[in-house]
Amino acid sequence: MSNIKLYTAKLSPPGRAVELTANLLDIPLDIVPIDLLAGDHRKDEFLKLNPQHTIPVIDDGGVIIRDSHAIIIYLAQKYGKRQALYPDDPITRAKINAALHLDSGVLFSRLRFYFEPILYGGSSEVPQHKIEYMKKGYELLDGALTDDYIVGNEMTLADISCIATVDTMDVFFPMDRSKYPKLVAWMERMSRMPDYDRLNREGSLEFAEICESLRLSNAAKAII
Ligand SMILES: N[C@@H](CCC(=O)N[C@@H](CS)C(=O)NCC(=O)O)C(=O)O
Repeated sequence: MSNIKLYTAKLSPPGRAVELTANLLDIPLDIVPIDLLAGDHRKDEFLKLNPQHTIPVIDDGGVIIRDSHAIIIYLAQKYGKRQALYPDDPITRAKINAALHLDSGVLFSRLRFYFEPILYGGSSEVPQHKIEYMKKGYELLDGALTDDYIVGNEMTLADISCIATVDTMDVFFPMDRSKYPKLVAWMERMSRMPDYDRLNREGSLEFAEICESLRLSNAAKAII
């Protein structure tokens, strides 16, 4: 059987959540790099896989799944050797699903509202209200952390999804460490995952660097 193909970019937080999950579950992936800045995601070939033109997307022997949250649930349910990542119990699952929606609908959305105009719209603005709105995400997650992990004392898909976004946000706009001790301790715990730097941190750093250099070059173009 051939490996699952993952269409992704190292820069993409949702893409990194999929890579972290597959790594934990020992699922080999064939990475198909998608260069967002070159517009690979708007080409016909990719649009056939995902008309919403977002990465990540997987192709598992012809089964196409898009959206990182759907993908990591699929991987855990279909191939999960580690039951604890998405336990088969409706209450725990509901709590994990709630955190996946928090990531998708709040944390990552607020991050993308900041970077998309820079990446795709030629903007050089650093709108303070968007930054404040994004930082409010730290508060929301910190408030939800009552145990070692987002849902109880074992790592679940909720943690993997949120850490890919929160680590990126923290590189873009570092959080006030004294304000969010629970969040800082959770990030430290998550950073002990196998291959964390390679699969998550490096992408966060690279993304922030590229975004800032594009912002500056957009600003220079605006002056000319
Ligand atoms: N909810 C989606 C969000 C995916 C997403 O927005 N990915 C970004 C890259 S980080 C993307 O592909 N953007 C290109 C576009 O929206 O055209 C997921 O979790 O997979």
